[in-house]
Amino acid sequence: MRHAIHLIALFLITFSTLSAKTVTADDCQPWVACQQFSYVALPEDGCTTILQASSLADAGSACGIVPIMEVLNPGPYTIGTYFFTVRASIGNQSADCSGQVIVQDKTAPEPNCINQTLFTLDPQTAFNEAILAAPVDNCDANPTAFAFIFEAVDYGTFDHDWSIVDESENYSYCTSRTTIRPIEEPYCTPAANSSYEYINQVNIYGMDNSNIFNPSGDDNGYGYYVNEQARVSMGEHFGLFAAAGGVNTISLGWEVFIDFNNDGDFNDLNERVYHNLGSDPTLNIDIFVPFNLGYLGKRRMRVFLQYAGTDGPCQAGAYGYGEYEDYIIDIRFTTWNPWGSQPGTDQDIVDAEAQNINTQTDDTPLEIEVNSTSPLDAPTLLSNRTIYPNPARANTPVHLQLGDRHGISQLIITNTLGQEVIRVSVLENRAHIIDLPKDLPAGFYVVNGLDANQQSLWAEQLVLH
Ligand SMILES: [Ca+2]
Ligand SMILES: [Ca+2]
Ligand SMILES: [Ca+2]
Ligand SMILES: [Ca+2]
Repeated sequence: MRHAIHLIALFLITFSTLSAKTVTADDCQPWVACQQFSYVALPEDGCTTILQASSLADAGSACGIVPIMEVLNPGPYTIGTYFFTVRASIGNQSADCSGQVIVQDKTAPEPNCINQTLFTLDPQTAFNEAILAAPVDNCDANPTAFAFIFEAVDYGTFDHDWSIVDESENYSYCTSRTTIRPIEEPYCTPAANSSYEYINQVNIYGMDNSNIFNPSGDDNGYGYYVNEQARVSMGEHFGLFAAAGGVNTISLGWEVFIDFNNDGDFNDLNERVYHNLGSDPTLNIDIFVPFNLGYLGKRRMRVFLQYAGTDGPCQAGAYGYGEYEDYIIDIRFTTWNPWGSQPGTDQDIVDAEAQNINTQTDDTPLEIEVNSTSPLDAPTLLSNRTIYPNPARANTPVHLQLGDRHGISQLIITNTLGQEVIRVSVLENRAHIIDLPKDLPAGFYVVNGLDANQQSLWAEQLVLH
């Protein structure tokens, strides 16, 4: 019995030894299968790669042991197509396979757009300088950069959208903001710190859809948007909306200035058109443009958001935090019309006729009379002048009756866009007949009397239907 136990024990030992031998690496034949074509992307920070077997082939063995895989010709490789061989090994048993690998650059360039301010007397030159972006790519030493949206070249702040592409046609995009300012700027250059609050958006609602919608974001204290222009009407209101960005909504002051008299400052009568210190992160107001012929033309407007103050157009106050933005409003003659709708459209005429307004429809020449006994100052002339008939029919001669020139040397008629449609000289104190262009569309026009220096002495609206 004891002997039998010894035999069993010996058998078990022998069996276990034999069993261990059947699963040694040397007895387990691996297999390996290469992918016919493989794609490998270069790293983002380099232009060469070492081929990794795990991405090129699969391998295994019948006995379950995972083979060790290696690429016999691992590189380094750059962009291109290569043959490779993968070897799978278990102990001294091995198997090989081969395939093709295509190494690709899949990394787009880093755009590296530039935000800058240039001071120059030549906006065109400044623009050419401003387009310099310095993209960096993992492979392409000189990736191609081009702006695919160009804006008008002028003084102001312009965003340029850029597309940058490397040799493998990987694209990236960015926006550079360039402010081009003249060397000699007539207005004080304000200073403010936009770290905590800034003007994030300004909308100005001009006439004839000449609106400004400017999501300016953080301009580092001063946004120079004099290239953004809206036409507004003398003697009327226009809408202004602005919104703050940043973290502070505790104490916010808003101010708006317009240099109505165009003398390079915002300090004259009525030139601070709005101010309020509160906590409202938005501004939504109507601004009145006084009826003053001296205000006609393009005028600088400055919007100012300040922390805990309303300290004027040039320098943020005690705390120095906030942002300024400058715009242009182009002040035109009033577009007031008797029907209360927006001017200048055919629909206005249709509406007027639908309301059975008593408009003259015969071909009687239009007469504009200036009272020869009135003083020469413009307001009096405006109040005494009569235009008849008005509205008048288009394609009829216009008679301008001037009993006295009152210093007027030219008459011009402009459309609501301010575009001149006709100009005549006034040389004598007699009736002047103007043949309006035959194709002059129905709508609203302004008759304007100019003196020898092209200053407006009076103006009146003319309606053609
Ligand atoms: Ca690349
Ligand atoms: Ca801004
Ligand atoms: Ca002024
Ligand atoms: Ca002044």
